[in-house]
Amino acid sequence: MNILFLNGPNLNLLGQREPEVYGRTTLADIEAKVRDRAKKLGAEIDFRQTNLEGELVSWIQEAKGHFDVIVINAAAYTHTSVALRDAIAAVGLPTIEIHLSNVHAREEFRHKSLIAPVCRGQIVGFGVNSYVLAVEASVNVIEAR
Ligand code: CA2
Repeated sequence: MNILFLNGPNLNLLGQREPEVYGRTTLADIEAKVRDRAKKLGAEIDFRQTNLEGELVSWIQEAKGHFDVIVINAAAYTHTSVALRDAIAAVGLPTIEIHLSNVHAREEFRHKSLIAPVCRGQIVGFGVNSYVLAVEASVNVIEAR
């Protein structure tokens, strides 16, 4: 079981800026929690972050044949990127959309996800645990194939 975790713009700042909004946990801390859960469930993890939309698109395209599931926190690109949506649809790998915050309880522009219609499901609003739950959901998706 190979799971690709993708993180979009500004998530590299987690734990370093705006702790009142996004908490004090860093992306490295999150990766450690994800790896811990994945190890217990017998899954391999690749965990990446980029601020570049095109890099996310390339990583999604290249995932075919190497990964069973993609988990993506596309951050702000969630709400803007037709390119990401097209890449997810084109590749056809089961993709799980995740967010730390409950985007539906925030500004209206965060209520719309352009990638949601081409994803298997969403996990939002559980903070760091959204990532850990995504490991569980991924294993579930793989085992149900
Ligand atoms: O809740 C989430 O996981 C989001 O994907 C986070 C994005 C936001 O644009 C989405 O609407 C919801 C923002 C990530 C930016 O992270 C920062 C971390 C520290 C300081 C500033 C930004």
